[in-house]
Amino acid sequence: MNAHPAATWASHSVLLCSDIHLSDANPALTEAFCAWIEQSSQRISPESILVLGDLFDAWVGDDVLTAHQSLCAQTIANLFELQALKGIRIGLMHGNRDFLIGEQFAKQCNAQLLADPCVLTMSSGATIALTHGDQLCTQDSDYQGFRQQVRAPSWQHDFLAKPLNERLEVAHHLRAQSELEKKTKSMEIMDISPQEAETLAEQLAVDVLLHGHTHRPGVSPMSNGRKRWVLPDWEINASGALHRGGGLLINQNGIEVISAARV
Ligand code: LP5
Ligand code: MN
Repeated sequence: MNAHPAATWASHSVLLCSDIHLSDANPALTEAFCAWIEQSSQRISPESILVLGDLFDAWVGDDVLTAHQSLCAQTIANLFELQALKGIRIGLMHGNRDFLIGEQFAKQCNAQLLADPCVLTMSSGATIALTHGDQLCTQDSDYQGFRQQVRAPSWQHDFLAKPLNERLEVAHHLRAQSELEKKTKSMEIMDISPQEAETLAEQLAVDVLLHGHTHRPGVSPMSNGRKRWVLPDWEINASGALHRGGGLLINQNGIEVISAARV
């Protein structure tokens, strides 16, 4: 297992998803996600499955699996390990909720961590920049300040040294604070900066930029014939049925929406 996050990925068929926001508080969502991965991987047989961040609602350290006995984290580790045993390559990118996922959890999933951004090269020659997307929300200066602080290795080292209960409490507090602050921010501020997206696609010389985070799925044109694809988030409704979810398949035929309701 390579200990460095992969900055490039080559494949001929990739199933992508992000922003599932799994937690022990929402077992129906874990069940729906597992069903989607199992059924679509059986139907499509992708060579790779890539999760572009926010697989979990909040991740406070890889020891949740042992010390906290998180059924959700264990179920997901088993799910990916099983897919990997079938020969599917699994890649996990950090999101703004689960940037503390480490090598230990990746190993338990039989997955490789992905750098953000990561350039996906298809057998057809098509190139796709993959990113969670939060880095491109440059108008959200409060968030970017917060991000800079919590992504610093020394800050993470100190945070991970705290007792697990304390870390869970901080995460809980931060989630509440974030929800409060989001009410005061405009949709435009919380979206990707089109200029940043253009610059990244240009720098990486890709045909497509693909991200999650904004929960605004779809495809839109960029300059020079490039396209920007956005992954959907996942949500369970009050009766426990899947309300939103799914992902994208990229293969020799291009990019296709794989809805979670269809499988
Ligand atoms: O994810 P989403 O869409 O709800 O909101 C994001 C931004 N919010 C966040 C915060 C996360 O939700 C918090 C959960 C983190 C779990 C990990 C826990 C482990 C690490 C603990 C770190 C201390 O990412 C939101 C954006 C929005 O996307 C759209 O892009 O706007 O940004 C915010 O709301 C952040 C605020 O603007 C700034 C928060 C300042 C908090 C300062 C307290 C710092 C104290 C440090 C504690 C030790
Ligand atoms: Mn996010």
